[in-house]
Amino acid sequence: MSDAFAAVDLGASSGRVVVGRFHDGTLELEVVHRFPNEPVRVVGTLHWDILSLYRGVLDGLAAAGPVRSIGIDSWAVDYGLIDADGALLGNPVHYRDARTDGIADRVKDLYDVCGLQKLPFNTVYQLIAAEPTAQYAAADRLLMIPDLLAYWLTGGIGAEYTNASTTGLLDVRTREWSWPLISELGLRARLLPPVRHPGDRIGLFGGTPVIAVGSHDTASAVVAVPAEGDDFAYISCGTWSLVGLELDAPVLSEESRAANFTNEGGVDSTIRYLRNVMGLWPLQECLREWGSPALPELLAAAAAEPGLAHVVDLDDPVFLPPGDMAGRLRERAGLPAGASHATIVRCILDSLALAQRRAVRQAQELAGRDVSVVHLVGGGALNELLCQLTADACGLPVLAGPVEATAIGNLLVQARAAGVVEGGLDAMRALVRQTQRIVRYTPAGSEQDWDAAAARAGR
Ligand code: LFR
Repeated sequence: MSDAFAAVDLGASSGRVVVGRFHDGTLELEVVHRFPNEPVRVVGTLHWDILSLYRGVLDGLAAAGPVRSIGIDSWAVDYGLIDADGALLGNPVHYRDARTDGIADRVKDLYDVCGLQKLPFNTVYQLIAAEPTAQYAAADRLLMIPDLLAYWLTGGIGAEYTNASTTGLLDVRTREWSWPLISELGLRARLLPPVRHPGDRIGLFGGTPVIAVGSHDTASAVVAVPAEGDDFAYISCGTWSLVGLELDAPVLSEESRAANFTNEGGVDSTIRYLRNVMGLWPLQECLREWGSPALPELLAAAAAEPGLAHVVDLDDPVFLPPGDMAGRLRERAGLPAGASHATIVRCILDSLALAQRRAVRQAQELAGRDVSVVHLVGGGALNELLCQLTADACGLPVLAGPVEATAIGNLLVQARAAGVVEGGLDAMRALVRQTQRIVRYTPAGSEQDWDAAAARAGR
């Protein structure tokens, strides 16, 4: 058990518990439990099945055996409300639910306070949608998903900073809740628990410390980007592609607001300056609709299709909700009803590479920093066609991996809190470089072809 830690990492379609063992400069990972995350629609509203996720966490921690500590991360923005007895008031609502439709346009622009990109599902808009409900009236505290699970494990209450930074209610300059904004929006201050930081101890689960990590999965993933120096862009590529730079201070210019770039809080007081790109979600939805065909064959067929023949603007919010994804793609790309799966997959991956290119370029312009490499981490690093297309589109080398960046970032922050790993982000990244598989993709093809495709996608 000596230097073993358990990372709980919840993604949009599955959760996993990963044990990381640190020994003499090595890091060995073992996924000890995987469980599905299947949202449930109840009387029209899309919910997370939070008790089933908690069951998965408990089973995973049992399978992990003795560890020095536990850390939890998940997707951002979603929360549960608890009453004054600590009981959960209803199942957390999924950020892809339609309850926030139109709300962001009715609320004043918050960029100057929170520095966040305007996404329809930011916590602040979800809360405004929930405000008229009896459930909201009965609520005592709001707990973000990892904070809720940590509360169930330990009884400790708090709001981990990196995830709190995605709510829209945190002041990007002070890194504390913005009480003036919260009161101006008519929200109750009491709902928001004290902010805690990665490395803080939350409490004990059966004698094992639960440690706050970068509980926003993207914050943990960025910790494990195996970069040297600071002239790199990253793409944390899974259900979403989070594309941007790591900065010391937020960029709050009018150009940045107009480009919808976000300044999310990172581990060690960094700023994750990035934009959400639609990521692998359209592909995942198509695969679901098509009855989960074998992906390697489909990707090989997509690779053989002509490149950039059909592109869409994947950042269009029309692609956000679940359901009939292939139909929406065909309509936007002008493809016939009979278009093959391979054609649709190629359209998705070309369009994703194009959207990633746009975000990499804009981030550099808006932040005034040039990059020489793009690090692509997360599940998308397994998709060779996507990695090559991204290198081609950006005109930059892509270093792909690690695939399990989020779990690794979670483990590194715990190991540092325990004194097993020393130093800052540079030292943690050096350990990732030394221990994880990273594949290099060299850019090929013509920049003009990508420029022309960008124009056709309407961006
Ligand atoms: C990625 C992610 C993104 C966030 C989205 C919704 O898993 O956390 O960073 O914008 O999910 O929470």
